Amino acid sequence: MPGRACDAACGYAVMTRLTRREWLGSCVSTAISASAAGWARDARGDAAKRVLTASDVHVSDYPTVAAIRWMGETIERESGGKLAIRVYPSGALGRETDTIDLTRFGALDITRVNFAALDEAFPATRAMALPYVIDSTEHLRRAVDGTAGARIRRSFERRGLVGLALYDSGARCFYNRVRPVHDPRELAGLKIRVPPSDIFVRLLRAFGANPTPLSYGEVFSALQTRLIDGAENNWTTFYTSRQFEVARFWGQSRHSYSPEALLMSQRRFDALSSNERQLILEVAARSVPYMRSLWDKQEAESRAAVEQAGVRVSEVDLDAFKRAAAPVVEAYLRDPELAALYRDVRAAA
Ligand code: GTR
Repeated sequence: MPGRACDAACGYAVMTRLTRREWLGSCVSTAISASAAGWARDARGDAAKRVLTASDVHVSDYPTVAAIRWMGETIERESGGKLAIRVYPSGALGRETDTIDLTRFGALDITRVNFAALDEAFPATRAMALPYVIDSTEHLRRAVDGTAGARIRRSFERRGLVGLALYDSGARCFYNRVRPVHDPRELAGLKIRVPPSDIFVRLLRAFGANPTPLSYGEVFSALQTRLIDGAENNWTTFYTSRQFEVARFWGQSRHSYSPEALLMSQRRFDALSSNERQLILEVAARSVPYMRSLWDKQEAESRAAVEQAGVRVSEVDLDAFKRAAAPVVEAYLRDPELAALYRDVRAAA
């Protein structure tokens, strides 16, 4: 996938020259004008067409972005051209944490983010992001398709969001530029980037590493400039972000399968007709198997490409990782509501 580094970075390159407040302000106005343009067309009469605006931090052909694009095309066809989606990839509309707020307040119609960016505001998501709660992609899919997935999706409604779909994100593993890692003790002292999530911060502390929360778009240059020694993510992200060019050691820790959420603004959803709402929900459900087929292919291709590029992949002592992570899980499970949901997720193992 040539040219991806630039694609991935361009939404954030601007940020180095702007303060965070200026950056967020510009995202808000881009999102609002993108959304407003779509909705304004509706007022013109016969040629009415609503174009919903969607955001994703990944590059244009990443499986999540491709799934949203597929949804947009399907919705446009099945609504007779009245409703469509325009997706802005590569973080052009902002960081995940920012787009969640923009969507809640109705400045953005749809955002696709990882559970790791949701776990503070939506604690039910923790049940699928906690370390070692999920054993495999098959397990994740069963949990997402079952009662636990349905309950987590409903929990988004409490704070202004509609959970349209939950997508795969593969196994997150550690990688770094310093040394091979087989055991959590080998992470000790390394500065490891984590997403903005307490779960991940606590987990890295439990492993003796120095967790460094950064937004996704900042990771590649932080690795390059040695601000961090490593990070953790799935094969597809490791490859498409080109982080593998800098971090040459990958350890198969599989510590989290924290899934992806496709979320719509409740306000914007409520402003649609009931037929349109129904269509969006149905097509979102149909986008899940579509995304999964793209995911399986892309994950395998990404791993092969990374290995071919010479990244050293090592198996790890999984029991040692699970033992070191256990106190973090126990601390979260003191919350009885979360513990019940966690048991539901484990029952799908
Ligand atoms: C990826 C996920 C992104 C983003 C990223 C991160 O796996 O698909 O949405 O959350 O991880 O670590 O920031």
